[in-house]
Amino acid sequence: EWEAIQNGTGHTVYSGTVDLTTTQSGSSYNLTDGARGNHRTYNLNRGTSGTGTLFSGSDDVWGNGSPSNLESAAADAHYGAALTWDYYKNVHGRSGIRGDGVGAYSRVHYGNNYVNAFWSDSCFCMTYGDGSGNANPLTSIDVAAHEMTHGLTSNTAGLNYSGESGGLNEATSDIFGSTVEFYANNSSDVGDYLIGEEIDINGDGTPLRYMDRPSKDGASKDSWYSGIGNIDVHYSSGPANHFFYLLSEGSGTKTINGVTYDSPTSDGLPVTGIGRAKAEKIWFRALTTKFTSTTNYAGARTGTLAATGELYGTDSAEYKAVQDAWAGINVGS
Ligand code: ASN
Ligand code: ZN
Ligand code: CA
Repeated sequence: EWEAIQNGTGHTVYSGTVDLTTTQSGSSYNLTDGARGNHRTYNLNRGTSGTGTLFSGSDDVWGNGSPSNLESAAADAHYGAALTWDYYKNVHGRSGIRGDGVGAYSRVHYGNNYVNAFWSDSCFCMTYGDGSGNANPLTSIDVAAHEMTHGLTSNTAGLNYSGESGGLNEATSDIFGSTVEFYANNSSDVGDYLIGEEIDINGDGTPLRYMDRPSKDGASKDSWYSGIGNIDVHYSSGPANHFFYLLSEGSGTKTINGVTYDSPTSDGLPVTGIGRAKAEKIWFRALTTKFTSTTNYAGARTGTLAATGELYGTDSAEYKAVQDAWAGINVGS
């Protein structure tokens, strides 16, 4: 049977109507992205095991925007994976999670009312629940990029998922979850320094996490302290998320895409941001060439400074900003 790469249309839950790269196989279409390592999107149909069935159909239009149509969340997941692929390829020159041009796969509709999403190294795949009442699938751009980035971290620094390295692992997923969302430039799901603002995980419309002031979620920490390695990695990520916000945008108040941020520093000294485009280069270079499985906050400071020195020089404004941003979350001085 002959196959061809096609340009399909997705009517997503969170990102409006988007282009999807699909495959035509004879007279049917399926969610295989032949332009991105054959990344595929599968339907678990509320089951919790196996691969499920590859989304396929007689036309190349996917979903209707409502979560009750099982193709809608599939369109989000397929789109999020494509964006994340394109981001790593076009911004960082990396082809796929392992850098080998091979795609992963996504499974949507995991379980019933399942309020989470996760990456698994063993299947080299991402899995998404449908959320409370199966009405809020966890398939927004930032969540998709967050989960896919866990795969990237596993295949580069390998940051252990506990202690301070676990917090840095989680922060890496939030950082690139945010940068991919900005990269998408989608008018329905605009870029921000919030994580999970689309999926209503708290039931009151508030995001899951805030990078400008992580403590706004009631559990994450704004700054490093001795012992932060003992808390949940989704909370010990806070200082590193905060570091990335400070380095990108600077301390104080700022409105971006309609969201107002107010980012404090632990030392009370101001930080001048260098812009997200430079900050993401620094974090990626540190992640892929400096961090190891046991990197802690002090090591992340050293690693990002080394990366910054290589990219911009040690006498640069960028180098000073990295120093200031770490000082702003109580790491080094
Ligand atoms: N969604 C969570 C995460 O990516 C799942 C987990 O806790 N492993 O961190
Ligand atoms: Zn995570
Ligand atoms: Ca977001």
